[in-house]
Amino acid sequence: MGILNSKPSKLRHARVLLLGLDSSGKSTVLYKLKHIKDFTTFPTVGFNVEMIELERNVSLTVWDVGGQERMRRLWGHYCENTDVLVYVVDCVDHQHLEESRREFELILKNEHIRHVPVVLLANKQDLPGALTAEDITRKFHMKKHCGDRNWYVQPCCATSGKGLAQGFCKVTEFVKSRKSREAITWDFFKQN
Ligand code: G3D
Ligand code: MG
Repeated sequence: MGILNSKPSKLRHARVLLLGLDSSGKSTVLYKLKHIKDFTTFPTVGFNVEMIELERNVSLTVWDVGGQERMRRLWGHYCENTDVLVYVVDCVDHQHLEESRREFELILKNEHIRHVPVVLLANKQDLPGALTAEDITRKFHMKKHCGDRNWYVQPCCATSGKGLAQGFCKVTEFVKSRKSREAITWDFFKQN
């Protein structure tokens, strides 16, 4: 029989900022991830925050900040110490798509999240007329605006939960690579 001598790997904590226009599905995403079954979402006044652990040793504190116009002016205040930005898009709300794209571009310019990885959730894929993840990638100019960071676009349906596991797997993957890079840099400074 072999002997396994593995050190318990370090717990990584990460702060995830969940943004998007109001009604895009942010709170539904959050409660679905938390496996809270009987939830009814109300327009989020202020923010909701939940701790979730989808993978052993990686715990995510997810901040779901209200997306109404007056709340969007405050998004910038939640950016500090963010490890991953998750941006939710309502793929059937064609009327507000341009507004969503504008807000997305604006938040990407925030100095605290300049190189922070982005996962874009192309939500409401269950509804007829939903734009695909490819359409959203193109319309949000992901290659141009996120060329300097890790990014990923995940189609999903927050009400059924379809696609959320994959989207948040990507979040954890980005967290791990970011945290290992930080650890290497930290070790380098300690040694020099
Ligand atoms: P927000 O937190 O971004 O403001 P919510 O958005 O999570 O409150 O969701 C707004 C509405 O969209 C809710 O419906 C919610 O059930 C619905 N919704 C969220 N995700 C999906 C999805 O993937 N598919 C469909 N069909 N609906 C979704 P109500 O009716 O409660 O306003
Ligand atoms: Mg909400």
